[in-house]
Amino acid sequence: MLTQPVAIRTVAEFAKRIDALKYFDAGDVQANGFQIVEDDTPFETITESGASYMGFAVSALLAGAAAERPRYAIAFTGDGSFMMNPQVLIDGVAHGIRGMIVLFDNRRMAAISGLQLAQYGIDYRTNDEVEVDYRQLAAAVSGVAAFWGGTTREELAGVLERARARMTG
Ligand SMILES: Cc1ncc(C[n+]2csc(CCOP(=O)(O)OP(=O)(O)O)c2C)c(N)n1
Ligand SMILES: [Mg+2]
Repeated sequence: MLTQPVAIRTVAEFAKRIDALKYFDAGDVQANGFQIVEDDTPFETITESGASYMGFAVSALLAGAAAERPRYAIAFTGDGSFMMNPQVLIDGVAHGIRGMIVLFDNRRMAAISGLQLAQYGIDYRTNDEVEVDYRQLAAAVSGVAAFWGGTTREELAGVLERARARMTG
């Protein structure tokens, strides 16, 4: 199993290598991202600056439709945040967006689990046991290529390459 920080690190390294813009969604995904990402220049990573707008990252991909010179972008999102704006899969295809959504599925809203554990010593209803196949969900939208990220750093890195190649090939 991959921990979220390791998975985020792997994707951030990939983004740097292919010179992709990074969008971060709310939650632990962003909190971890703040500590992991090492950019060399400004404006390589965009967040909703603490507004906690779940679904921001995937929605932000649509900015590529309005940009004069769109840049390949990767949206880092959690399972909770993604489900706030899954319609972006349809809008993204409709607007011809070229980019990537990486969904970090921990079957919980971990940011809230963390707050509850810190304040009350116990987490309450921030997770569930309902399995969701997000790959299959995304694959249901024609024009979206969907991949399972795997369980190791190496596997994830390989999948990212394949996903990117699908876009440029
Ligand atoms: C509309 C709305 N409801 C609740 C919150 C509080 N909130 C902030 S992050 C978060 C959970 C994010 O879950 P997920 O995207 O799965 O990321 P994780 O923390 O698990 O990495 C919640 C519920 C919010 N920001 N906005
Ligand atoms: Mg989550």
